[in-house]
Amino acid sequence: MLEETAAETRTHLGACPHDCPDTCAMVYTTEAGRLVSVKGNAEHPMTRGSLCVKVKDFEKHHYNPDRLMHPMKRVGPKGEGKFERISWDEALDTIFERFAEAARAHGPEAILPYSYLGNEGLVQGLTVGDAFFNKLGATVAEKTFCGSGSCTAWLLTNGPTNGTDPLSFTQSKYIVIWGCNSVSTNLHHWHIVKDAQRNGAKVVVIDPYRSRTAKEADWHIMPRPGTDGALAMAMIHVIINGNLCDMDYVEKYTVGFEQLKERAAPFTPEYAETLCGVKAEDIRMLAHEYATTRNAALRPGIAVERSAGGSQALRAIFSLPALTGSWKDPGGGVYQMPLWEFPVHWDRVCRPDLIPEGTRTINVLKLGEALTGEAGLNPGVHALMVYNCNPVSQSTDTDKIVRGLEREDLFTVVSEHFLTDTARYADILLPATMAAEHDDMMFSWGHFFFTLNEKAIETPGECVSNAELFRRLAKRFGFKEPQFSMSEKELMEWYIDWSSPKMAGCDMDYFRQHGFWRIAVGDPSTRTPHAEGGFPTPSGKVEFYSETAATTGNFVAPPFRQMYEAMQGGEKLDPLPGYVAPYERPETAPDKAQKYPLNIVSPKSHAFLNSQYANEERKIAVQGEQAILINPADALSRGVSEGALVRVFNDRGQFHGAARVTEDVPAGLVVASLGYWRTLNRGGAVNIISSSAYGGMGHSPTYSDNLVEVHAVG
Ligand SMILES: Nc1nc2c(c(=O)[nH]1)N[C@H]1C(S)=C(S)[C@@H](COP(=O)(O)OP(=O)(O)OC[C@H]3O[C@@H](n4cnc5c(=O)[nH]c(N)nc54)[C@H](O)[C@@H]3O)O[C@H]1N2
Ligand SMILES: Nc1nc2c(c(=O)[nH]1)N[C@H]1C(S)=C(S)[C@@H](COP(=O)(O)OP(=O)(O)OC[C@H]3O[C@@H](n4cnc5c(=O)[nH]c(N)nc54)[C@H](O)[C@@H]3O)O[C@H]1N2
Ligand code: SF4
Ligand SMILES: [Mo]
Repeated sequence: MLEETAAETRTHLGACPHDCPDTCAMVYTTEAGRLVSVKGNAEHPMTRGSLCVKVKDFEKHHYNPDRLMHPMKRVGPKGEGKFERISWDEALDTIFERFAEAARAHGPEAILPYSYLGNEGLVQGLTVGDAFFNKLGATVAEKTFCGSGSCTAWLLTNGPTNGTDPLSFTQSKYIVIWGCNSVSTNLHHWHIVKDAQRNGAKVVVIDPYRSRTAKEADWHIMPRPGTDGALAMAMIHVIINGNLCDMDYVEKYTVGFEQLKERAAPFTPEYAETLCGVKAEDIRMLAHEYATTRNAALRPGIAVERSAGGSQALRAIFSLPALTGSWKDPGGGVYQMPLWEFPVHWDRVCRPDLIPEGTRTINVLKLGEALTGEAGLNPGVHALMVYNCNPVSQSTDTDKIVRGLEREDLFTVVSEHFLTDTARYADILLPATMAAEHDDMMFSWGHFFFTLNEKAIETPGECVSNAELFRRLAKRFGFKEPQFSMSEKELMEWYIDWSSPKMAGCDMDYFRQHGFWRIAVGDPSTRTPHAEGGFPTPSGKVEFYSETAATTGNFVAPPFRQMYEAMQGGEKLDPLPGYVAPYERPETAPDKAQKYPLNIVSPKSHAFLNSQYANEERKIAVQGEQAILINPADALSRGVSEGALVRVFNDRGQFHGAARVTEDVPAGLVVASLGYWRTLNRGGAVNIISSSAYGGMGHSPTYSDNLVEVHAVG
């Protein structure tokens, strides 16, 4: 029990659990054991006391009456959503028996764990079930929904370094936000960008449509989706041919300049314009301004990777600051995903040593193929456990996933907060805690702070944290490894590498007092991690030309893949950055475009966090119903009027939304934001039309590389 007397007001230090680069530090206030408010921690340099629209009334989320409170078993047909309460013992016994049955009949690889970042914590997050499922000998899930393509591109170019501190953007004078909708997805960095803008920085946003962030930029550049490679290669062309390189930096700290120059030679701005649709004169101006303004910073978002050529584009983008020497400037360089800097014992968290040799992997983007038998797997998947994830909403080709989940012979366990689109297909449904109900420690992929999350209120009903779920499962399965009986507090202490100089001066007491710790990576106002090279690549330099790409080939970086040794030896990659055409564009797939002439992008919704909150009235009121943004010319030629219900479709399926006719999108593109639940929407949800094809590297998704057609309904 928490020490608490009736009517007492108390505060606890919290951390936002969401898959969001901001990882806000929070303060929970409780009264008589009830969570009454959740505020941003004013002491935290990124959070600065404010939370986003999604989380600012987080306590209401905890008390949503629709929450799952008890274990349940399915009593109606799969998908209907009829369940009956059972005890935890019955739930655990059923899981044990059905997993054992699948393993006996087909081998343990017939069991597939399926999880992502519904919770991002070090203890409760991405890797929470890995040790258990590795011990079980289950198939290993390769979890590459997000960031894996950019991570592979980053590692090939710069190695496992963090790049620029988001707080250093106060120093920036030229900021290029590339495929990132910071106002919605990285709000606490956007505040810093705005400060810099007020201090004279020019803010450029590169996005195929006028996003909220593009609307606030000084300059919005609109490439066609998936064609960033052409734009970036043309910038390289202009910088090299215009003698705008910092040749001292290039000579000392890079490899492959001559090859890059040759690769960029054909990418004149005029040629790039034909590929990406950005005017040649704009490309020239962008390259010129970027190269000649000191303290020029790049902020590529996750969205850039979501096409056939996205990762190659990112390698070109990541090459830019080494050409211009902007790594020498505080507030220069690239703000990427600082997760590499966190001193975490990932081997303890994931336990790759427990994976039986030769165990296969299945990628989370290929769930439909895996479940329907289309992938021709042997053994097939006979038992599935979904936690921290909502694939029917978030994965690809999702009608196929539904067909797979409807299989009578498939045993499905789902651990959830709500009866999501995926949870409806569970045979056994387990109730999970929310952030104020468990302990956790957050690392971040958007800044350099570890943040403690303290349990503030008792768990409601029979909810359990993810860590407790796997403790119970491990006990039922008779697993004896000590970590299966460690508490959350013990686990977080064991996972952090306290011997790292980045933790010097910090201990758990410090966390309990302050709530967060900035790992020692230097002062953000002066920090220039690569002013003098020091890139952790094989050559120690920025690798425009990557021998690793040419010889080792494609790989998926940890922790998206836990089998470190299996990172080696994918298909060979181009040693240089370049332009790779999208799979689905009218120019590259003319036959398909005859039937489906429009590209679609499906960015994050402002008021939802992936599919979370899309079942809550307060957030739907902010976000509005599913809208399909369409250019007036495309609307006119289809007889679609403002507000009309439209059907968006391709060979994979269809979903519905209300047409919003707007110049914010160019002709040939439609935009449908992500997260709506198919069961709550007027028909389907956007990922029904999404291809499961991998992008160019790191098995990234291709959510921005799909063709569709739009028709008015009725
Ligand atoms: N409000 C909110 N915030 C979130 C999330 C959320 O669901 N809601 N999700 C979190 C997660 S998991 C992630 S990964 C991050 C993602 O953060 P972002 O990377 O910002 O994600 P998106 O909103 O998907 O895409 C950003 C912008 O990229 C554009 N875009 C799409 N395709 C391309 C392309 O090919 N090239 C270029 N240049 N631009 C393109 C889109 O139009 C969009 O405006 O956000 C996190 N924060
Ligand atoms: N079309 C399109 N699709 C996309 C993207 C896109 O931009 N466009 N973005 C992709 C990206 S970047 C990402 S990261 C993925 C995200 O995909 P998911 O990680 O599947 O996203 P969420 O919708 O947040 O689903 C997480 C689920 O976990 C549950 N959950 C939260 N906390 C806990 C917990 O502590 N325990 C348990 N058991 N459950 C919990 C939530 O209720 C929620 O239903 O989506 C990808 N899908
Ligand atoms: S979702 Fe992101 S911005 Fe919102 S409170 Fe959480 S970490 Fe902060
Ligand atoms: Mo993501």
